[in-house]
Amino acid sequence: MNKPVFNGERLLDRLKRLGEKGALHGGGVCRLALTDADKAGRDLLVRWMKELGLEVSIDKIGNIWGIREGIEDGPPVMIGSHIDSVATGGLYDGVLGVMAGLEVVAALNDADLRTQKPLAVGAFTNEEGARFAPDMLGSGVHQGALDLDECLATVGIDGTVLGEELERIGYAGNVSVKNLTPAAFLEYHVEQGPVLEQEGIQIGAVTGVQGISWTEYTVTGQSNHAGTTPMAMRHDAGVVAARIACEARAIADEFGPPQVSTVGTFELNPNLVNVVPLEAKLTVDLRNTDNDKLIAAETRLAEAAARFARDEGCKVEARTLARFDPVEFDDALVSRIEQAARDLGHSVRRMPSGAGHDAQMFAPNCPTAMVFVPSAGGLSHNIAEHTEPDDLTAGGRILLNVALELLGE
Ligand code: HGY
Ligand code: MN
Ligand code: MN
Repeated sequence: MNKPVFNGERLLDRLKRLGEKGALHGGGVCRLALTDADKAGRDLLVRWMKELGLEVSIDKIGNIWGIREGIEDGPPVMIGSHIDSVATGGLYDGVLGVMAGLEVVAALNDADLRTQKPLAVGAFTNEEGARFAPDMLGSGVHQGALDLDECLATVGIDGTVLGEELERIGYAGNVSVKNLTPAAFLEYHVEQGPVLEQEGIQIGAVTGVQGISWTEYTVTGQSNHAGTTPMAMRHDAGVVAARIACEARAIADEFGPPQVSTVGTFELNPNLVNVVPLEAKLTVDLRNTDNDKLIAAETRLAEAAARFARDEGCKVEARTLARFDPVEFDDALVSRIEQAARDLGHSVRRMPSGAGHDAQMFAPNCPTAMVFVPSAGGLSHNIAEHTEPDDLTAGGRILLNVALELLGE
């Protein structure tokens, strides 16, 4: 029996070919969840899974996974991530973890190696949450953290209904959710931040994921004439929204790292140059590794929003789009990743993840951990997202070696 070898060339080829689905002119991808581009990526993934001899399953929220049988039956070791993207995504976010999972299968096939445990490779629906909130939706339903029917009824930013889009693209599967707890879960992902590159370290052994809080604020004022309305008579929804956005930034500045805040969407209605805005909608993304601090940030922002609205004679409503507590990964599995990196001669450090990941939904239910590789310039959710081929292969080799230990080769 020869030892399985992770083939970096084959990985790069799959990344390139999947990146053609939803490709943007000038680079990057737009493969928003359950769009035709996502369907095209899903179709290619299922084809590859079948070519690799995997038994493909699709569940009721559209998660896809392929199983490679082991000598034993029982829970598989699972390697998973996502292939949906944000609207200005890169080639690696999510896709790397799924394609590397396929490469682990291909390496096992080439070596004609039957592992003790089965191996599953998973691609989870709507990890990004950019079209349908929250993020990590498919893996959350798969692991019972989110409710299937509520998620199927979710209305997207474009007014579509998630369950209808799932039917439309032909991925409303019939496999029940909450019925597969893996023996262990591994996710391989680009860091999407600057830490590894700035420290000149090649591998991240990820210790957990920070808490995530998404809130949509809707401010209602009174539309009026921009020229004739005295300032004292205005109920300007736009000004209240702008003050909420500035408060979100002030919270991050005053709390200091690792607190972050982002106002990613900001809409005015009627959005005309000479009309005092009637309505304003904005979203605020707050994150912190410390849940108490995250709650303090949320509370301060909510109080400030109410004050700003009151001062302007406006109404403000808040809607929670996502709320996930910080998650710790399995320490023993993190150590395996560290050791596998050292055994291959790579520099490695433990670190939390700033981004949310499907892995965080598995962490409460089975030993779970992640492998990171550096992101050039710390860029992600940006069409210029890039990771060096040597780093992509290095992380893949670590994934393979840790998976082999867990599979009981
Ligand atoms: O929002 C996130 O952190 C992830 O990209 N869904
Ligand atoms: Mn991702
Ligand atoms: Mn992402």
